[in-house]
Amino acid sequence: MKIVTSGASYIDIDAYAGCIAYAELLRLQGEDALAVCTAPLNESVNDTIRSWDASIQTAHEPSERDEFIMIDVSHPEYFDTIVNIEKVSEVIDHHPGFEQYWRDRVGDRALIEFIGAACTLVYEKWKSAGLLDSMSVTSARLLICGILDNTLNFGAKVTTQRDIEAYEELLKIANLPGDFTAQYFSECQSAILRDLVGAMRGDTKVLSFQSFGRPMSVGQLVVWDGSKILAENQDTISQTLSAVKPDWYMNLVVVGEGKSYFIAENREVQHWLEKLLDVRFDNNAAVADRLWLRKEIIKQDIERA
Ligand SMILES: [Mn+2]
Repeated sequence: MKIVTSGASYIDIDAYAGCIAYAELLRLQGEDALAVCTAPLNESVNDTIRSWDASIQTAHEPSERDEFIMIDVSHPEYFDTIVNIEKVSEVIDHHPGFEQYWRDRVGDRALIEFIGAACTLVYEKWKSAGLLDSMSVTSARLLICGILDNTLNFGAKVTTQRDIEAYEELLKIANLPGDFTAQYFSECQSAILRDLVGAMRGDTKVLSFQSFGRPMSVGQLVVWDGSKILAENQDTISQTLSAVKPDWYMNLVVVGEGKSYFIAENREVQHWLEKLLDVRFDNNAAVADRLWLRKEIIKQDIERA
């Protein structure tokens, strides 16, 4: 059995969709394949997506003949706990760092490229197999959501022309309403707001920037419309992040506006962000003219240091 799976701590829509759609492709090609993820799903797999008839299992009884195919993850420490690393036969991922490691182990069955979404790579597998006409509507929809989420509606700097092409071709299969993108991100935002503290804890990291003297807690939330969260939740954001470290900031990635909103209360942190990202704080909030991802801010810090 080919077990198509992903990471251990949580599964986002790029991993979830990639596993399901790739297992479907393998079955069409006559393989015995199954998508299995035992990790919890995060808010990017919203209730609408969970209601679709996707074929994925949350548990697996190991067998001698199992082979593992990894989607959206290539760092062996992050693999789903069901994975036996000696039996990994294929890796499809868009995170850098383990390209050579996997090339040495599985040769050209390692497809690791730094593009917007792992779902784009899975789409390209379907395309090169010549089987796009046979893709289920559900798989096309799932792959679209993975691409929208991981590229932040194509606003993230990691987005490539290949992600855009995959999205456009999948739209022809998916039969989705015209306002689907807003619907998708708005629904994810509602899930975040239902448990804001839980969502923040799930995506807060303690980072030591070279151009700032002390470690700070950095929150990041991806939403569609930022004004509501800012107006109603500044106290919750402040309390949750300052409980982790006294120096903190929140990056609210507002996909619907193509902008990041930064929230910080400490003047030292505000000055540091103003200098690093060319933004201006007013009332503990600053608006950037673009989307910033945490990893891009880390890169900016290293380049400017
Ligand atoms: Mn991904």
